[in-house]
Amino acid sequence: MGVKEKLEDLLKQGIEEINTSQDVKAVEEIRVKMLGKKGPLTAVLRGMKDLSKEERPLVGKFANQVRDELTTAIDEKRASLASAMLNAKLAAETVDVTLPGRPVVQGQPHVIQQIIDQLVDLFSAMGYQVAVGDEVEQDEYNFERLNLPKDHPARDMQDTFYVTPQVLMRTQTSPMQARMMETHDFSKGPLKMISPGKVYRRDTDDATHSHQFHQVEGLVVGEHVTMADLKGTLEVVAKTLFGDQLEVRLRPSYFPFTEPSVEADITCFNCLGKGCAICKQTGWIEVLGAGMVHPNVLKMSGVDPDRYGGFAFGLGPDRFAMIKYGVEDIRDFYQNDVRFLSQFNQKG
Ligand code: FA5
Repeated sequence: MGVKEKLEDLLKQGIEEINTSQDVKAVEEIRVKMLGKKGPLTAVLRGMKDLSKEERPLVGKFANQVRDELTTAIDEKRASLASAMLNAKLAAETVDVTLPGRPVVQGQPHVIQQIIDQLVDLFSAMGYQVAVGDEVEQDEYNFERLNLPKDHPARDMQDTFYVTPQVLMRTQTSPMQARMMETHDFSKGPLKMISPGKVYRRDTDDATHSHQFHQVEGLVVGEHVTMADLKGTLEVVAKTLFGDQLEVRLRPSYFPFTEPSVEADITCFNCLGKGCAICKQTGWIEVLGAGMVHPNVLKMSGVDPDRYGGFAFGLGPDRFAMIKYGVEDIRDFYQNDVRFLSQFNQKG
């Protein structure tokens, strides 16, 4: 058989195989078989060196024509198979729009987050900025810049989880005081900020203590800021969250970074002040620490204590949530029981 006849056969056989193939994979196999390096067309082309000078261009031209025709047939078949497949798939997947919809179960923020959101709304409305810090903090900001040098005995009260000797899980949101003061431009006005977030301590878990809990730090530093401003602000917070019926009391306290320092308590939700196991018979539940920013803390953040002063507080939204909703055990907030958590629907 001459070369030309061989090529004609090849074309005929190829087209027949292509036309009868059932899927894209089979078409691809034909392409490799017919047009690949080890295929018959390549063999013919290789044999061309044995042809006469006159025959060579004619056979070459015809071989190219055969290759082009096979390629076109393969491409067309592949496209038609692919679109047939798509059509079959679309037909199989028709959506019955008349079926009833499935209700979407709507979630809600965690109850502690709801308290934080309320506080953020309240303080934003009073012109405070909201600054969120890192839970992993440097010892320098968590303690030293807050007037707690190494070996200060008050560090023991907040013993915590260290990542390295200089880096720890923050024990309070107070490091944000130093971080915000050192970048604030006081010539443009006072600094008013709150900073919500998680904190960590090696506290033994009980009904009112958790080793991981939340705080919302507050700080106002400017000219002529007084303790009366602090008291007024705390009363607004208490009234907004709990209504007028619960009372707030301030007790003298000690924090190395405030002077004077106070602790604020709110009437126990359970006994309404009579004394019970939850409030350890005192009638009160401690919800925050506060005070006037210590001059050393101002100085360490580059703020002139003779010109500027301010107040700071650190409140516990977990305890706020307990009081607001009468939850007797703080650990309930952290057990992720949907039956418990879904009771606190902020819309309800
Ligand atoms: C502080 O952490 C101070 N940084 C607060 C502060 C800020 C004082 C600014 C002065 C100026 P204290 O350790 O008391 O203070 O914690 C503050 C609040 O966090 C407490 O009133 C309480 O509401 C909450 N809290 C403390 N320990 C726990 C705990 N283990 N579990 C749950 N809440 C806690």
